[in-house]
Amino acid sequence: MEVAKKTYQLPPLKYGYKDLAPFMSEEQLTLHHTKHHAAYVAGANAAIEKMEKARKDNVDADLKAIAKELSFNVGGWYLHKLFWDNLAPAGAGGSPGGRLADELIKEYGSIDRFKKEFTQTANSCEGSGWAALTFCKNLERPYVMQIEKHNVNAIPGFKVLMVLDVWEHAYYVDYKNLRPKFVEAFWNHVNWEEIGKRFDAHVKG
Ligand code: MN3
Repeated sequence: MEVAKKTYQLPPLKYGYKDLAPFMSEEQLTLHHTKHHAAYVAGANAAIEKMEKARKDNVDADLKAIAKELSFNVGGWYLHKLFWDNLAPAGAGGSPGGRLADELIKEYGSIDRFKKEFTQTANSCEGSGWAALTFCKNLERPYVMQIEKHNVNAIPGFKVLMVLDVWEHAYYVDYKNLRPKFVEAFWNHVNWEEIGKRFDAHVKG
């Protein structure tokens, strides 16, 4: 008997579509989650299906193209999942604490300096991409990464703790071309509790 294999699914949000306004309006968040994020879920599953079909038909698949498609779409699925969960309604996400706060202060000198560098990373991302707070276990140091598209310039093995989507589709409904306004408003919606949990699980693991 053939066992059904798992496929990618669109994860539900942990808050309502209206709950991040005015940082993200209901229209903006609904579009982003149900259209854009859903498209990466479909894209990832479609790439896997192409490989499976080629195997079933015993023909060669265009693996170079499929590998690229898979990387882009799985990256999109994963980063959006992290993104929704590292956001919270205004005032609900607490402030950085515990060892994560200690590590940020040790590296950047202050939380404000960290926020400044993360903001600059997000604002300077060319075209479509992400700013990501990551942690390198080898050096035991946090590191802000700029990910192009969903997968380019990402460093394997660095744990992604917090992300900010700066693709135009993330903010254009509410902010038009004013990305820095969107990035500034992000700081009122950071779910530090969730990010702290990701960090603790990573350093203990
Ligand atoms: Mn997006």
